[in-house]
Amino acid sequence: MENKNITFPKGFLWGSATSAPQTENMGPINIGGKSETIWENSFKNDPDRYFEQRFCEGDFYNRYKEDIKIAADLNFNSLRFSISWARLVPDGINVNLEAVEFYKNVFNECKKYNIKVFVVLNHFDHPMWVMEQGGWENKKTAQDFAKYSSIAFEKFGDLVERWVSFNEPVGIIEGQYWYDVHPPFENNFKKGISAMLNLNLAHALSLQEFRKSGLSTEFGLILNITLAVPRSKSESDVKASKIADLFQWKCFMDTAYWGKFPNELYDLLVERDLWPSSINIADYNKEFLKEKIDFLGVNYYSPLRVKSLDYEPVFDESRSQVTPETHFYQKYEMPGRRMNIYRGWEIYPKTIYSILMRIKEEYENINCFISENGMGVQNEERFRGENGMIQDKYRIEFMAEHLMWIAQAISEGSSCNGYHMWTYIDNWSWINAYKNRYGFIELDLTTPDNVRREKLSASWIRNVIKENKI
Ligand code: BGP
Repeated sequence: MENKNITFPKGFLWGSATSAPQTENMGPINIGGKSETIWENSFKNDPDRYFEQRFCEGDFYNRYKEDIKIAADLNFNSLRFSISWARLVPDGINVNLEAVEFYKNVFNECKKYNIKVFVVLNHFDHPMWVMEQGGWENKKTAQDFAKYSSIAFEKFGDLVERWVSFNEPVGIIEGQYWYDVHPPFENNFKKGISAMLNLNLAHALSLQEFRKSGLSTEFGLILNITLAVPRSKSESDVKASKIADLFQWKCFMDTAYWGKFPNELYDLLVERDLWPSSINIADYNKEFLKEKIDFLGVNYYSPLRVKSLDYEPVFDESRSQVTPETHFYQKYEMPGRRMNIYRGWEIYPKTIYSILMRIKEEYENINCFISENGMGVQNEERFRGENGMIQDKYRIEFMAEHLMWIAQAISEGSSCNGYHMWTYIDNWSWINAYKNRYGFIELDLTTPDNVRREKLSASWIRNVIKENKI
């Protein structure tokens, strides 16, 4: 691609994504009337799962003013938060007034700086009482989620520009049921499929509540669209990539966008005896909405390269040990690929362009934005310069390359209207805890008051946003 100055459209949304469980002080002591979440419960029972046995040490709950000022200083015009369900409705019935006050304060603080507020209702966490009733495997959880959504719309509707039901619902299924990385750390394929249907339903019911609320703002969904790239053009590799797309993207995108669970995925699962007997697809399809989301958020870090299986998969009697990556396709390591070795993710910026073009071609160019993109690096202190600042040139390069491809897609008609980085201040990363750091701002956990310090990338992004160009 040609290397030149590129200007972004007027009103382009610049900012960052954050989430409640990764930044608020969720700690062992539940401040502000919050009830226990699946993460706190899991850490309490099994701290060894977590890198260096560390839980979230974020202090956003008390220092939101300072952190929002940092966002404003970076010239952000938008910022994404998630609401903690366990904080807003701790027991599923009563609204926690302290939580209402806290989130109102946070959103009003953003208004002071003309920062648009985007809110996700669920970012990988839910209260323990939800887990105790079967989590996303239980259809009732979808109804409870709709109730919680309507409370959020009523309390914060006038302060939020964009609402999102879920961040990466596929991540919930993979993490909780297939690949053993989120509590309850299960390996049970069919449970994951039940959860997939109930998450889709929860999204639809939440959207219905949103429309009922009469709010004139927008409602969308955030998906991690890795885009399955086949190793070769061979029929078997291309077929494997189509199946990977069904599991990774279309199971939520098509259901939310076209109002129907994809037939190809249903047929594939029934054929292999992998469909949960309690789920009647016709009943669910009736409940999905024909009404489309207003926008799509695209989280992109790395492409999903796949090849067909080079062995015959064995399906155990109960079908519990099945996963997409062992029974339907295999990951493919492209020779010479560029890697983020700390996270184990390939770096391939052009895929962000391909994703945006596919959204344009296959989903009527729905209004979309890049809702996460970023680079987590371990031991960043070794890049500290003489002035004490971490010289994260790799992060600047990473962003610049992705932004160039986004600009290319926009020049070819993509509706992409924003770019949010994951994330602006270093934060806690689930079972990886504080291993990899993503921020423009260093969070120094070795200091008693968690000092925030700018990295080199902070001045870079500040300038890019100011000029609206790279
Ligand atoms: C996304 C999540 C974020 C964030 C990010 C980076 O999938 O939405 O919450 O964590 O990935 O990944 P990680 O923190 O696992 O390194």
